Amino acid sequence: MPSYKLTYFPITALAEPIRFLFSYAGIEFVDERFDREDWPKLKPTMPFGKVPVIEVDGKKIDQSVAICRYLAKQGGLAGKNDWEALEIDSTVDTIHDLRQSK
Ligand SMILES: N[C@@H](CCC(=O)N[C@@H](CS)C(=O)NCC(=O)O)C(=O)O
Repeated sequence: MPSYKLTYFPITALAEPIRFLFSYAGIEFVDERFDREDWPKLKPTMPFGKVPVIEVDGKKIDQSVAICRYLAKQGGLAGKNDWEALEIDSTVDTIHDLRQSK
């Protein structure tokens, strides 16, 4: 099993679905919630200067939805076929539309 670390601000927001998926899939991970005053120092160490970022065996990757999709696959939640995967992706995009429209 690879080692996993999640780095984010000490809030729920974009990291919480990632935390839920780690827990659902039974994957142990380091839940690094850095202090806000440390962000200017950390930002240049992130792939595109944003978080959440996960590290898988030390390899860093960002983008919360892509990370969720990756973990959903590990936990058997990404659909049993292409149609189900499309329904799931469509629902995710609709949730993002709703978030942006408020
Ligand atoms: N599309 C990215 C958005 C990432 C993003 O905007 N992260 C914000 C926090 S929610 C951030 O890193 N803000 C600090 C900054 O831009 O300096 C994702 O879903 O992961």
